Amino acid sequence: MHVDRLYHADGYLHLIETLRNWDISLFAGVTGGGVIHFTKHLSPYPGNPSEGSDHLSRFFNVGEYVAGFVPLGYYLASGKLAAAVATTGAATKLLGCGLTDAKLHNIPAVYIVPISANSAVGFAPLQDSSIFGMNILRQLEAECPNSTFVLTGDAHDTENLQKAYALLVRHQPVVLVLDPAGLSRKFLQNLAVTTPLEAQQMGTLHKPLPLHKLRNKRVVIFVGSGMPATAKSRRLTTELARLLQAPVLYSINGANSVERDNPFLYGHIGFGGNDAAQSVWKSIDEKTILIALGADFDEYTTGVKPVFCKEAWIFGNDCSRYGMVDSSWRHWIQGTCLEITGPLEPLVANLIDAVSADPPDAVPMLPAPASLNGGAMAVAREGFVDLGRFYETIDGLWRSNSIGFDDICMAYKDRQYVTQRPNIHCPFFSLYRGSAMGSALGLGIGARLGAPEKTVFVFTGDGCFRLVAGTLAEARSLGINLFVLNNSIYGIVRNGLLKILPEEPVERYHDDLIMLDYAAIAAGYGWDYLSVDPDLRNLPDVIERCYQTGKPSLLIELRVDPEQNLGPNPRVENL
Ligand SMILES: Cc1ncc(C[n+]2csc(CCOP(=O)(O)OP(=O)(O)O)c2C)c(N)n1
Repeated sequence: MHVDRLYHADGYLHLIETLRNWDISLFAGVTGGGVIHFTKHLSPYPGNPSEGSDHLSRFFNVGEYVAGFVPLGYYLASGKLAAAVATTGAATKLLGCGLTDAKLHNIPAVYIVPISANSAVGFAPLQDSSIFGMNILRQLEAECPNSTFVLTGDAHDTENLQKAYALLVRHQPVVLVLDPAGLSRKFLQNLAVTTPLEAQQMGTLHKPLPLHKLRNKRVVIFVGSGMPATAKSRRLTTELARLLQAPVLYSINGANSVERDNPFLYGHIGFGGNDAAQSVWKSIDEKTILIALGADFDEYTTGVKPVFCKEAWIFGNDCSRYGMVDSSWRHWIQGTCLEITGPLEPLVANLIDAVSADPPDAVPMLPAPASLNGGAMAVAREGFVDLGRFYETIDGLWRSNSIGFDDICMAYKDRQYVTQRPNIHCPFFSLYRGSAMGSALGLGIGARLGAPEKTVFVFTGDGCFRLVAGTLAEARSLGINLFVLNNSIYGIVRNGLLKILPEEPVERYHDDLIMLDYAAIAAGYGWDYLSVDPDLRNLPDVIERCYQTGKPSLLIELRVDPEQNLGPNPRVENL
């Protein structure tokens, strides 16, 4: 608490102190009429990210669409919470795209938006958020029914904030809706600060598992993003796979919870999936037991229909993951379904102990082949950067303490197809469930703000770039490395439509993009600029520059072939 400000304390300051108590000190967004009395209590963000880690609550000024993704990148890079802030009207809607992905990917984040004053309802207030205008509270409650809280400056706030914190602990985003009339009241005394609840440990660790059922059955291990991305999780997964001699398949983000030298890694399934993994997945049958660890069941991973197997053992860390219905994964499984809920690492350690003590005689599989893809990869035409070679080369150039984000472009499909196994130096994430083009820049900004010691890489398409380019100025001194895959087209759309609408003339695909001058754009926004040579000769130098500290952010252009299509896109079968 800043004692000198106590006498000016209002509900807004109370809220900021409460969030501070939850270790939230970074707020990203844009000010405006409805939030000026909130943002006035925040210190500006300093030019250099490493100066931002002090005792102050800071405001990072960046356009709302990008700001909505900042807390997500912040959390993925640091494990810490952050908030996004916007005023009424369009601002709230722009911020909401990040909120959607926070919900769909179970990433805890705080969204702070105001509503019009009650006294103005019916009197056409600017950016009318009331039921006569955009009716924003109902919109937010429709998307986040149990996690939207109106703060009115009265006694209920404490209870609501306690509930909000409990949801954050369970990896859910929360929306704090500011009622200006109540919160601007002075709080000269009893400035109660909400203290965090302890993280709830749910479920039981010692439930006996019916190990005998594995006898003479094939076991397939499936790792999702619910499995912690820790060294311990990775080691446990390897140990389990070795003991059971079972193939390990993983989702796009679940790949961060397995280790490259696990000999049983068969690859990614679904979008950008590897051939070896896809063939194991397709062969799951009534003689297979599926062991899912922090499962990701969704269209891009497992498809839009139930998985047919003898039995699925689904280990999860809570009952509120996106994809569950009525707190259960049951509807995803056509077969017997056993759900075990609790802290995942102790649960998997228990399973390992049980299997070691009483080996179940499951049907063993061979370790995976060196290459997890079958046929030859598509190559780029002369004069373009070949993305297959590019992803392979760059995979050998990552240094420790890096983090990467793939935008909603060919990269979020092709990278994992080419690299096959995760790289310990550079975990990659993509928010593929909301698939909001342009999400990756906000994630990269959040990652730099949350973990300034990490080197951040963002891969975006020239279409995605258009949604966020205006915010490059605010990111110029963050030292972000932004790869723009320039193919002058909505490439993933083109490649999909060639299969979905082969009869239609390509001009009906509406996928052309005007070529931009990225060197000039970078210069205009105060970024450095490099381009990767088609023969990749300068790639080591480019990466060397990426790791230099104290430099402006770097835009790296790759001229890529719109016809080079690498990873599979199973979604085309659903359209
Ligand atoms: C905001 C938004 N608009 C539209 C889409 C549909 N969409 C998904 S990917 C894509 C094209 C991406 O193009 P680009 O960024 O150029 O990357 P490329 O596919 O060429 O690698 C489109 C239009 C979306 N996911 N999000």
